[in-house]
Amino acid sequence: MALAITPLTPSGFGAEVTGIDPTLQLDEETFRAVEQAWHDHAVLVFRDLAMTPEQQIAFTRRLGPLHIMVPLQYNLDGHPEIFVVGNAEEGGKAVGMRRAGMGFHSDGEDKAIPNAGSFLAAVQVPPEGGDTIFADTRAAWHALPRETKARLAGRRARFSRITLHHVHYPHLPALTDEQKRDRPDVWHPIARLHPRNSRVALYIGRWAVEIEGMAEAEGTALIAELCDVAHRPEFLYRHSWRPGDAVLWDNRCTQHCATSFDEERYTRRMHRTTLEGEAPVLASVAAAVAA
Ligand SMILES: O=C(O)CCC(=O)C(=O)O
Ligand SMILES: [Fe+2]
Repeated sequence: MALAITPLTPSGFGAEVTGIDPTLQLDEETFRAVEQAWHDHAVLVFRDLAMTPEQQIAFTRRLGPLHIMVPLQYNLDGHPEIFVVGNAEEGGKAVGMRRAGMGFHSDGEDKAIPNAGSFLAAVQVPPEGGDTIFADTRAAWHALPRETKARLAGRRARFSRITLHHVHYPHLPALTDEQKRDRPDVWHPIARLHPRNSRVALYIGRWAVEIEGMAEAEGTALIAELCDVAHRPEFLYRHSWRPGDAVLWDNRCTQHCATSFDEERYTRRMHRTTLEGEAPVLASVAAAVAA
């Protein structure tokens, strides 16, 4: 079967990859074609994979250096490169992080060096619920009125885990003083330039609390407005998982959001490998307004 890349939305945001080795041990030419498709479509869906953890790690590592999630609490035993998400338990103990990512965000947006990409593989999924929604933040930036682009160009937003941890993770223990020291607030450009293709994306998310140079209330209102634009239906792809699916996304130009499922009845277990990133680059005012 030949490799094929089929767009998942009319705009070309998201694409499905077919005709590929289900263990993702790809020859160089096929790998390069997949990598290019990832840069073009920002989200790539693979179905019917049969990867071992080692194969998932090896494939992701070809895209760039891997990021190990800390603390190591939810990383797979023997494979710290794999972060486990979901409500699966082993011997009465949670193996994954429950209710991770419910609320639109990009991975690592609350860190000085956010993650470039993430590759999430479905091991066990509920028969209903537990979809993941992806948002196209290049299209969102493009859709902003020119005056809004001009108002935001050159500015940064403050992302704060300290302010919002208890809001997004009410079921988890509060941050300790040490964790707060480890995760200080960070400022990132709102018009973010992609290092690979110089395209501009709206960089905002659920940890954003303030916009540089704006009064608090004005900033939070604008953040909410920007999020509304990013989450317009025409900018979304919603993925309903089957076991054997995996989705690769680019955190520099997308957001994603986990959705709920009946956690009393069903088990959902996902394995994520995560790419190390770079400090976000601010688009010039001219590039941001023109994008
Ligand atoms: O479980 C999901 O659907 C996504 C969770 C999430 O945000 C992530 O793995 O980065
Ligand atoms: Fe996430």
